Amino acid sequence: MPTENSPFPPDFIWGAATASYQIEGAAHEDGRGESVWDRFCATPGKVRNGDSGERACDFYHRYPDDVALMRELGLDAFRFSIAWPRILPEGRGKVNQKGLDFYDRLVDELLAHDIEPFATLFHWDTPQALEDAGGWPSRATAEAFAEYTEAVVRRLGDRVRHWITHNEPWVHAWIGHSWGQHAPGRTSEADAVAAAHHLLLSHGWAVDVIHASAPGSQVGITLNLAQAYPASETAEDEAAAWQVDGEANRWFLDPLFRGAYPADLLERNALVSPVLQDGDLETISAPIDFLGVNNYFRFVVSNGGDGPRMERVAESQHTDMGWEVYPDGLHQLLVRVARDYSPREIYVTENGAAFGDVRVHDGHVHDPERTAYLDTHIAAVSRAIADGAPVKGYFVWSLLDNFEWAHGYSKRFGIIFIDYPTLERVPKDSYYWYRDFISTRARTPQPSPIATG
Ligand code: IFM
Repeated sequence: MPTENSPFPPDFIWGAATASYQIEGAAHEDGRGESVWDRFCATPGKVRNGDSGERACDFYHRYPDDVALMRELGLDAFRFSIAWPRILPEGRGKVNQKGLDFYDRLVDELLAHDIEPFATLFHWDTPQALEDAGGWPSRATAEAFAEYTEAVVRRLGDRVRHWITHNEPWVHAWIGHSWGQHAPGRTSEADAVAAAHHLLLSHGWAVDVIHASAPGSQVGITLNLAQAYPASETAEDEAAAWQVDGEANRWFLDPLFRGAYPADLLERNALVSPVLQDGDLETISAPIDFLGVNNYFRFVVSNGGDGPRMERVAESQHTDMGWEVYPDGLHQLLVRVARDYSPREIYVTENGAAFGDVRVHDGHVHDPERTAYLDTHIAAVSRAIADGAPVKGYFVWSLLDNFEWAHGYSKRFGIIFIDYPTLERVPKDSYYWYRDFISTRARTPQPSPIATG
C-alpha cells in the first residue's frame, strides 16, 4: 500500500465532502425556493435520464444516520454546502428560518459526534429568481451573495469554524455559462468571464463579512485545479499547455493571490476581458486563511493548430468519467501552488473517483480501483507535504454516491453506495479501507514530515 510509508502531521484532518443539491433532496420542503439546477433538470435533454436532485440521497431527512456512518468511519471533518434557496427562497430579502434550522441541526449533530463542519456557501445552486434578474454575469448577484453570507454566518458562525465561499468557480462560470452543460445553461463566453469575475468579487466581500461576523473563523475558497503537461517538448505544445494552465488555474489563482488577471491571457485576448470597477482586484485578493484544492486528473496538452488540444494518454488507467488516474499530478500541483502562490494553508477539499460499482451477491460493493485511487493520491499528498506544501487536510469526494450533475445518477463517486430505489446506504470496501487507514493514523504517533527541498 503506497500510504503505508506516508507520514502525515498528527493534527492532519481526514474528511469527506458533499454538496447540497447532490445529496439533500427535499426540494420542496420547509420553504426552499427554486434553484437554477431545479430548472435545468426540468428542461428536457439537459440531464441524463431526466434525473434531478429532487430526492437525491434524501440527506435532508437521513442526515442523523449519515452522521453515524461518518462517526464509524472516524472522520475528523465533513464538508457540506448550504443551499442558498433554502435560506433566501427569492435570493434576496426575507430569510427563511426553517432553511437555517436544517443546517443548525446538521452542525449540532456533527459537533455532537466530534466531527468538524466545513461549510461551503455556494456549490452552484443559485436561486432561480436571481438568475432571472441577471444571474452571475450581473454584479447584483455578487451583492446578494454577501447578504446571504451574512444571514448564514450570523446563525452558524458560533459553531462553524471553517468556511468556504465558493466551490470551483471555473466550473460554474465556464460549464454553466459558456458551454451550457450545467445550469443555468448559458452559452456565452462573455457571460462566463463576467460570472467568474463576480464569483471572485463576491468571494472577497464574503471574506470580510465572515471575518467580521465570526471572528476567529477560517475562510477560504475552493478551486478546481489540474497541472497542465505539454504532450511533447516542442515549444508549440509547451505554449498550449501554458495557455490551458492560464485559463483553468491562473485565471483564478492570480487575482486571488496576486491581485491581477494573468497578463499573458489578457494580452493575447485569449479570453474576453472582464469588466472591472476600481478596487475589485483589491477586494478579490484580500488575504484568506486557506486555499481549497479540488483535484481529480491532469491535462496533457498539444497544440491543435487552432488552439490547445487535450490528449488522452492511452496507456493510463481512466475512471468512469474518462479522467486519467495520475497521482503524481496531485503531488506536483500542490508543490507548485505552494511555491508560486504561498497560501497560508491548503486543504485538498475534493479528490476521488467514479467507477461502475455494483452490489454483488454477497451484499457488498467491492471497489478496489477506488481504494487504489485513494491510497495513491493520499500518498501523493504526503509527498507534497514533505516537499513543503502546507496541506492541512484531505477530503474524499464523496461520502455518498450522489447526483453527478449532467450525468445524473449514472456516475458513482461515493465510498458509500446508494441503492437509489430504496435509498439504503451500503459502505463500499473503500469506506472500510479509509476507516482502517484513519484509525491506524490515530493510533500510531506520526513523525512530522521533514521538507526535503
Ligand atoms: O461532483 C463534482 C462536485 O460537485 C464538484 N467537483 C467535482 C465532482 C466530481 O465531478
